[in-house]
Amino acid sequence: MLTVHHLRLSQSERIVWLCEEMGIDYDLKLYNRREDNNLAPDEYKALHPMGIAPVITDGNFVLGESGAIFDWLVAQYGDRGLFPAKESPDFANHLFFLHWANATFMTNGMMALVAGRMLQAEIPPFVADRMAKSWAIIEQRLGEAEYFGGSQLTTADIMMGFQLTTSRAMSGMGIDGMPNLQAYLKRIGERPAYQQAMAKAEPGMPPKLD
Ligand SMILES: N[C@@H](CCC(=O)N[C@@H](CS)C(=O)NCC(=O)O)C(=O)O
Repeated sequence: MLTVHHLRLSQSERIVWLCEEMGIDYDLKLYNRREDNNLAPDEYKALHPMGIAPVITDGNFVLGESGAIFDWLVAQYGDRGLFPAKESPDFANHLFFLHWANATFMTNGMMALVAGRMLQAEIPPFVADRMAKSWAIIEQRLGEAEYFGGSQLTTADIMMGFQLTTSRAMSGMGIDGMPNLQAYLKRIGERPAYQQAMAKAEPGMPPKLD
């Protein structure tokens, strides 16, 4: 049986949400972060040589890294309407946001987190510039289309979701000046699969959608 190992308040919530949108049968195992350093506990670190979330297992099979897990799940179970065909006008935008989410948007967020909150240093201007551009791109895209990958929810939305929601719950970042993002998060919050995923992944914590 496929097992999704979810480290609380982490990017592995993406995998729970993806499984719920795809309607896959899976076991979910929850792990709390360590109290002393907020990292994954030893039990989680033992799952995969990299020791970070997400990880999935199935018998002796182990796979880490959000993008690899997305690709693996789509290859095993089919895209279930979450991946536009290459003929679709949404194909390129879907690919852009699917990959940009982790490769650029998340990376910039991490650099800002390390500088600002961990080192209590000034965020380097090039990081601040990338972050400002990133949030502007998000607001613009959601003014053009209902979802990042076009008129329907795609894997791009699921890859983007953590940084727009749970990550903001931790950073305290507001989105008052972003009406398109606010409307989008309301749509996401109305999805039964998202509600189900978050109730399982973060029991007792309302999703951060405002
Ligand atoms: N690019 C990786 C990033 C994984 C990552 O940084 N995970 C963080 C949680 S958001 C983690 O496991 N932190 C706990 C630790 O490092 O022990 C992915 O998407 O899989």
